[in-house]
Amino acid sequence: MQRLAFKMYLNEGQKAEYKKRHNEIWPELKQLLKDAGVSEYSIFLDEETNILFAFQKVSGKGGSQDLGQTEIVQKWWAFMKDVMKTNPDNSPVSVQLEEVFYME
Ligand code: RM4
Repeated sequence: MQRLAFKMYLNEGQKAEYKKRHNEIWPELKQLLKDAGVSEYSIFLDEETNILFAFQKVSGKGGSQDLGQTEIVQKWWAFMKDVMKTNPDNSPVSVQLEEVFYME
């Protein structure tokens, strides 16, 4: 099991909408993530910078951001693009972070 972390960028003033949409995450997306080996997936917001900090454990080859070839993730990213910074393909701009400390 590998630990992954990355940051994404929320658009100004979109915290409530972002939380609402994630509270109502599509069951099929949730199942896809689980089937892909993603677990303990949490996203935190730094309200000072609007940076979203995502953490997840992965048992497979990649994490949530490597599922862009699936139709469900493509639909989700298109759904979310109005509230966050995205690439031309609608994927959220994501920057992998280096783990600098871990305690069991
Ligand atoms: C995030 C972003 C990620 C996705 C999660 C569920 O806003 O779209 O790529 O894995 O939602």
